[in-house]
Amino acid sequence: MKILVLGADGYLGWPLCMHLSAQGHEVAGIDNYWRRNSPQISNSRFLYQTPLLPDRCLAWNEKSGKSIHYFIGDLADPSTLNTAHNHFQQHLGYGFSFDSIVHLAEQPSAPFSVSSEKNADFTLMNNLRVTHNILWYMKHTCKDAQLVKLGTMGEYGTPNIDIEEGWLDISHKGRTDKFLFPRQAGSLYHTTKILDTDLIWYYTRIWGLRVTDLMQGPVYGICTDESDLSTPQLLTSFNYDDVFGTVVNRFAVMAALNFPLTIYGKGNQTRGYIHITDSMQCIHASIQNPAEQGELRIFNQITETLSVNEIAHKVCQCAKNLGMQGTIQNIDNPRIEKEEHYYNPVYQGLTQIGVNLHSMNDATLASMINIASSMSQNIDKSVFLPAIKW
Ligand code: USQ
Repeated sequence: MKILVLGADGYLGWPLCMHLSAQGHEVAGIDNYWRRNSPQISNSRFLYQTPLLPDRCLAWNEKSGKSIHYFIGDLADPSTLNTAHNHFQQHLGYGFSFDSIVHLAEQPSAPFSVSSEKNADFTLMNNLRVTHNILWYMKHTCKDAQLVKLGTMGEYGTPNIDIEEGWLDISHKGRTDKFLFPRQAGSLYHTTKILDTDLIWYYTRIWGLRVTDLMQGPVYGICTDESDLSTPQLLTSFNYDDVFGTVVNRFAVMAALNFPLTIYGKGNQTRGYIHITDSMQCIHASIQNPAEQGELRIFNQITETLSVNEIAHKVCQCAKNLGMQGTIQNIDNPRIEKEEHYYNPVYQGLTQIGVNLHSMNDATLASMINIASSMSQNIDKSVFLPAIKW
């Protein structure tokens, strides 16, 4: 298949480009380097530097013999997709169209989205405009293609009922209909994902698009099937700060430095987690088993549900096994979120299309801690404690 990955330079985008290329697909990627440049506008930190997209593609070509085509541009500009399309014609042939588009090109940080009015405005405008531009590009150039959109479990919030996979049958005054599962997000970033869903569902209804929305939980991990320490130039970018670092990744880096893991509040906040290799697998399976025309298919993309306390316990135990201290600290929660709540999402759809999910295990956590430990000279402890408050 010909697959376009939007946000191709990011934490998920780059390993996804390699994964799809390794599976024999023809992959093209677009990115504007916003995440790469984010340390200049937020207090974020990468564990190590990564090569620019052209150099990443070159390194992948040297390792695999396969090509990933790239274009650098801002997808919030309505002309970018057309310009990129003309550029990709050189490689994919005149008159080509994509079979699948994977949309990962959004500002993904909840703390960043609430850090100032300017950053809130950027998050809102960027995420909605990018999504809207993609939908119009599909209408004009590849209406039969499938859009695989990265949603988030955070769209649902933490309701006091089971979370279905995107849809809910509702009976009201003797009549029944199917609606999007109620959404109630905990940050502006998560709210933009809800607004995306509404935009996508509207255009799916009127244009008959095919869409899969992957409601993903926080992702963790460094190495993937295509990249490990033996090919450092292919590693994904990895944040451990309070703005772009997700909780498991942050805890692994803190543990490596014998810094007490920062549990926000009581630590009973429960989410659905997934390792980066499983995330790649889920996206690939969704591409290979597309939604029907006119269908907005929604999967809850998680492997298991865990509380922050359970994660901290697992990471501490691993750190202790490695001869490190493995301690925790409960700090004031910088976020407005429930610290005690019911959480029971359904997540069977992806396994039904053949995905084999893996739980968080000691070997994975130990490898993350060891990698962070080997790069301890790069780590800036000042970004461990949260600076952004809701
Ligand atoms: N947390 C701590 N200590 C920390 C960092 C986080 O206790 O040092 C807690 C948070 O309070 C929260 C949980 O860990 O209860 C998860 O936080 P997170 O920072 O790992 O994840 P979140 O901000 O929710 O966002 C991340 C990604 C986002 C994605 C989302 C999926 O940044 O792009 O959409 O995970 S979900 O959480 O299901 O909405």
